This record gives sequence, C-alpha cells and structure tokens, in this order.
Amino acid sequence: MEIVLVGRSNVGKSSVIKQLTGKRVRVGKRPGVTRRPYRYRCGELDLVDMPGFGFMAGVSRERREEIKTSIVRYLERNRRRILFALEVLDARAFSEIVERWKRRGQVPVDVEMFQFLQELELRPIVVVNKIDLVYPEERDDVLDNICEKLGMSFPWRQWGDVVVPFSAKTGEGWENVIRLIRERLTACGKPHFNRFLKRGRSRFTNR
Ligand SMILES: Nc1nc2c(ncn2[C@@H]2O[C@H](COP(=O)(O)OP(=O)(O)OP(=O)(O)O)[C@@H](O)[C@H]2O)c(=O)[nH]1
Ligand SMILES: [Mg+2]
Repeated sequence: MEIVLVGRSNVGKSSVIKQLTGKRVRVGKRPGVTRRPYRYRCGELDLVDMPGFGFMAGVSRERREEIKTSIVRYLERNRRRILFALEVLDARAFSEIVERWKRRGQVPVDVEMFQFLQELELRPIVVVNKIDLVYPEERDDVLDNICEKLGMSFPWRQWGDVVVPFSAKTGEGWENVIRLIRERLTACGKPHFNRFLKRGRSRFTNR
C-alpha cells in the first residue's frame, strides 16, 4: 500500500518525504529534480514521490504535459494500492500562480489536481509547505485564500482535517501533519502503518 505526494514543481514534495521518513531523498534548488515516481519503502507502506508538474525553467510545454499525463495515469492505474494522497503547495507562491492562470481563463493545474484527487476518492491532505516564508500575521489570510481557490470556504481553520500549514525547513506544523496522516491511516483501517512515522518525527524533536 502507498501514500502518494503530488504538487507543482519545487514546492517541497521531496523535502516533506525526507522529513517523514528520515531517508536520503534528493532535494533540489532547481525545479524538476524528481523526474519519475520514486518509491520509499517504510515497512509495509511506501511513500511515492511524484515528479512536479507545472512550469519549470528549461522544460518544454510538451514535456510538462507528458509529466502531468503520467501522474494522472499513475494515479488511475494504481488507485487500489493508494491509501490517500498528500498534495503539497508552496504557501507563498500558490495564490499568485492561481491568479495568473485565472486571468488567462484556465483552471490552475494545482486546483485541477486537487479536484482529480477528490474524484478518485484519494482524500487529499493539503500540505501548505514553506510556511516559514510567510509572515505570521499574514498566514491566516494566505491559508483562507488557498482554501477559497481550492473550492473550500474560509476560514481555513474549519478544514483542520484537510489543510495543514507546514515547514519542511523548520519543522513548524509537524505535529499536525503527523496527526492528519495518522487519522487517515486509521480511517483506511491501517492504523499499524503509523509505525513508519516514528523515525521521521525524531528528526525534529532531536534537533
Ligand atoms: N524555506 C523553505 N524552503 C523549503 C521548504 N521545503 C523545501 N524547501 C526548499 O525548496 C526547494 C525544493 O524542494 P524539493 O523538496 O526538491 O521540491 P520538490 O517539490 O520535490 O521539487 P521537484 O522534484 O522539482 O518537483 C529546495 O531548495 C528546498 O530546500 C520549506 O518548508 N521552507
Ligand atoms: Mg522532488
């Protein structure tokens, strides 16, 4: 069984996996570091790091479309093995990117992906990563805005079982990410899969 991580390129999917598993994961400053699904085995559970979608400098439109299609196919083909998904967003960049797409009259790829995950009943947890880059007094607004863009009404706090602010850099929000994953695993009838999270947690608590 597996949990998949999806999201725009460079939002920090690989960094989140690194923190969750404590494993050596390739993380990069340049978008497009993860080129194919990478599977990290954690006992009976796998965490699958998907390639990032959306704009990447130096990557053609055709290639970007191919990546998106390959993610959709992967999710459809492996649906029965997937317990749920984490959709990772960049707290600071998200709203601006969504506005840009809307001005062009298109549905932003992040929003499309969130809807697709819901259609597949993958009950996505939205990990709003890089929250360390948003001033504390602006965070509620940023999170309300993200909820609204994803089709959920604000205030964001009513979606505490779906949306979780996090920083893979500082560990802020870690306890809530773990809590949501545990709740999902229990809801899927796999509470014993929680064991794999222990090592990851110690990475922050031992800092
Ligand atoms: N400030 C800050 N930087 C972060 C955080 N999480 C990740 N980063 C940085 O963001 C960059 C991208 O991180 P990755 O984990 O490689 O992102 P990714 O989503 O896997 O990217 P692709 O594989 O290209 O799709 C790296 O430089 C990370 O160090 C965070 O919470 N805060
Ligand atoms: Mg990556």
